[in-house]
Amino acid sequence: MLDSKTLKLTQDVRSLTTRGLEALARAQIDVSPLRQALLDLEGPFLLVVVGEFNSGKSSLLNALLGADFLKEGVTPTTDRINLISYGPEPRLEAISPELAQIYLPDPLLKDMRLVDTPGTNAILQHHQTLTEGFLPRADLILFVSSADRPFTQSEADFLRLIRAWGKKIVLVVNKADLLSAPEVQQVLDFVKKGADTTLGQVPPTFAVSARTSRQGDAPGSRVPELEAHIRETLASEAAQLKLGSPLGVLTRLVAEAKPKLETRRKDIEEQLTTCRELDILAARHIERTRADFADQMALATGQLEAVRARGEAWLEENFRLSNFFNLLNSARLKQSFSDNVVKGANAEIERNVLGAMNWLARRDRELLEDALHLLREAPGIRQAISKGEEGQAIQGNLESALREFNPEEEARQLKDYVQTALQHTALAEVGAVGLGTGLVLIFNKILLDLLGIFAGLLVAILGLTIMARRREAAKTRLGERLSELRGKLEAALSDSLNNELAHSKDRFSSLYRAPCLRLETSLKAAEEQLEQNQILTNEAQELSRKLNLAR
Ligand SMILES: Nc1nc2c(ncn2[C@@H]2O[C@H](COP(=O)(O)OP(=O)(O)O)[C@@H](O)[C@H]2O)c(=O)[nH]1
Ligand SMILES: [Mg+2]
Repeated sequence: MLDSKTLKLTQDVRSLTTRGLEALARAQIDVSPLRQALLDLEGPFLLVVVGEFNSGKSSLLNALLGADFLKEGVTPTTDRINLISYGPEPRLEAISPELAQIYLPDPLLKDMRLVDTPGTNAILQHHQTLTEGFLPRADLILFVSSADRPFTQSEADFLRLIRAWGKKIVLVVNKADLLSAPEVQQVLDFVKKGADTTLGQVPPTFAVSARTSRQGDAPGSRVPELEAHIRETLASEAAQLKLGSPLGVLTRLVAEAKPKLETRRKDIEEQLTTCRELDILAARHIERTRADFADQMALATGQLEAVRARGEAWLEENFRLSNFFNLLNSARLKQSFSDNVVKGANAEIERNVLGAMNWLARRDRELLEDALHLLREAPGIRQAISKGEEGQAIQGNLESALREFNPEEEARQLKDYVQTALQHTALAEVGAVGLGTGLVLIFNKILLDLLGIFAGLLVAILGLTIMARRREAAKTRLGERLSELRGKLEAALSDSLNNELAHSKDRFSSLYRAPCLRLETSLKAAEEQLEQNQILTNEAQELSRKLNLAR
């Protein structure tokens, strides 16, 4: 029977099933039915008898076997799965409370194993569970309904479940002896119609009487017709059905995995939205901080503007001929410049710069607060965060960063940035002694520079116009020096700002980079699994088609 085509198909089924096992295990699906199906591929054909309790499953098996091997009764009598195989002597072997092996010397059993199940729709839920659990192993299902209550809703539900595993079904209406012939026909029509509605097709259907058969009237029981059908099916389709079994199980498990994987992908995508939102938040923070920093800078450099205005007035007032002899006292001049022009601008600037750094530090803290607010309050994000450990890791990181945030340490670090930046922008004296003191040195240098303009006058012929011209020159020089200073100060401050923003961005993104990378990886994995799932489904369908199994 195993021709080369069947052999090739067997190999294909086995390798597809093996791949399915791996893929489904990765998707965290319970693969035990598929593993069992792979094992059963080696074993004999399994004809599984199912149906509601009391429909006469055990009786029908007894009829088929021509002896009363199985317990029958009006209450649920079969309380475990009975696997009936060929053996020279009748023998019962209890494997577990749920499974028994029965060996019988019936030739029918040389070609297949019969399985009696406890039945469905009994009060005993574990009977239903046992039966449902065994379904995936079946190569062919004998679905037994009773003529006195044909095709109930629960039977329809159970048929649908069998179908979901991709099993081939033979429908049996038992207890035909309870009805007249026309009634039997009516019931058969009713059952076929029900099956058609439920399954979209009508399986081979038989009306029999197990009781009549056991009473010795085989032809009247119509059990032999059923048996003949089973034998024919076995003779013509055993290999296809056997190979179809793992394919059906695979298809069903893959279908089960799909929504799970889709939900997982959606969860990951939602969590990744959080990552993108945090990126956007950080970018916006940088943009706003940069814009608002201009105000901080203007506060500091505005002081220099005031110095210039005071300096011009001071030059105007002091550098006149009437005041010439006073000008000779450079100590007094220096004091006057410091009192009237500098007028504490150095300290003010230092304060402004420190203020700007504190402001920056506060902004850093606000970024953390805004991020946490986003995670806790934004509707979509709050749910996403609660869905996975990565989202929670992000929230945890942000929380501890906020807890550990030390504004003094932050501002101190920022001051260091300014210090270094000032050195780099050629305000070397400031770099060495600190901003306030450094500025005093710079202002003094500017004064010396201005005084140089008037230096020649002491020995020259004094003239009104000369004095006035030099005064204007001194004002211009003052303006130049101060705007030079302003440029350097601005450069140093914006250097510090850039440094800080880069540092802050780095530090902020480090709080979520790793979990977000893990999310990206999981997303890719989930997408690959979904793709793999689709491939498995397609290949299973293709193989079923080759096996001539409609699925
Ligand atoms: N009238 C009639 N009763 C039957 C027939 N087959 C089984 N029964 C009875 O239905 C009851 C349940 O039978 P059983 O085989 O234990 O059903 P199971 O629970 O499906 O295994 C028992 O009392 C049987 O005697 C039949 O063909 N005709
Ligand atoms: Mg039974």
